[in-house]
Amino acid sequence: MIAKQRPILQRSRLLAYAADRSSLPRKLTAMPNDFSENLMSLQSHILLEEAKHPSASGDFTWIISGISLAAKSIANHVRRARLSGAIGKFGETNIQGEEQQKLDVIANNALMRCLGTRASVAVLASEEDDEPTILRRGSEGGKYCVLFDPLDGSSNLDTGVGVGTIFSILRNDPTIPDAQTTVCQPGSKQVAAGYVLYGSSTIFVFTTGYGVALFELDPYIGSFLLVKDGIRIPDSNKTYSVNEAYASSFPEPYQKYLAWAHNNGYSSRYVGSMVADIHRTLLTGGVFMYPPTKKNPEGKLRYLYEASPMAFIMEAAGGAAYSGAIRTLDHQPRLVHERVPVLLGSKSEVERVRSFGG
Ligand code: AHM
Ligand code: MG
Repeated sequence: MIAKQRPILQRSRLLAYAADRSSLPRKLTAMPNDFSENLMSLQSHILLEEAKHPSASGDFTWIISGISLAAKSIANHVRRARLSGAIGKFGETNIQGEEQQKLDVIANNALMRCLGTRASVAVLASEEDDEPTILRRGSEGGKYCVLFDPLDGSSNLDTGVGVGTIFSILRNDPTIPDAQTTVCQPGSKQVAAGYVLYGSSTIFVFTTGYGVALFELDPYIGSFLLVKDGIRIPDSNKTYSVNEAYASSFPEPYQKYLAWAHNNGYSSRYVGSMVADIHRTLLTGGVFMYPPTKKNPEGKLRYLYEASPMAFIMEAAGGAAYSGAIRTLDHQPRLVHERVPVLLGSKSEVERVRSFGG
């Protein structure tokens, strides 16, 4: 017996659905994830942004698509890490004396392979490589430098904790001959920055300095879909995120802030994976800190591919970011793998920490 078919919707009715959500059947309007708002891919979002700048050439879109392709590949490796035997140490240390995990190397290769072929990339600099790699000179079309930490927090992988990729995009100055000087730019000169969180879902957060957008990977269609644009960090929240075990070696102002917070009803949240800690701080407010310690007198986090892009995102979301006495984005780095102290998050909470002299 042939089942009775539903009538095909008329085009005019479909258009009405798109224009006016109130005309959607009740069942659909009740859906928590309204598809009429969500179906914007990362690619379309960047193309739309680019269309606002008539002189844009499309080069930038190609770079973001390279990063998003690498992120999908890394997400897949992270998800299957135990099954494919990718958990554990690679057996070598990087330039910073840190033991590389197998997945650090896999993630680094994914980004190198996805970005290396993009015609406008001049220089790639990675936490895992000693020196930045010059791919093509300015005269060969190299317009941008891409800096990244391929898999931040990778020492947490064995325990299934969220890890992430952090990236920063700078303009290439063709008059500077060496790659190190080219990438050593203050964070305020970033063209774009973002991170990917490989957690309970894969999240892509991105800004060009004007508004922060959040995408989530739909693994069934293989696309990052826009979940929220114009993210603003809450102006305050009684939560701090810091490795408090090192508190006795923090500079005094941080110790005073923590003592004050203990007496004022604060909560502590610390994963020990920067992308996860900062993502939570961005969405719920509060402050994230990695101050100087006895072991790391300059702080632990690297300026160019950790502190600087995260500060760019925080400021674009209405937050604040400091490295010592100065705004993180005003710091002038001298070395590719330079470390700085990090204090960032909700504006009023960052100011509170600073009011103790930090
Ligand atoms: P990594 O780039 O080698 O993974 O190190 C950076 C990580 C950050 O994700 C995190 O904020 C920090 O190190 C945690 O350090 P600690 O264990 O000292 O608290
Ligand atoms: Mg890192």
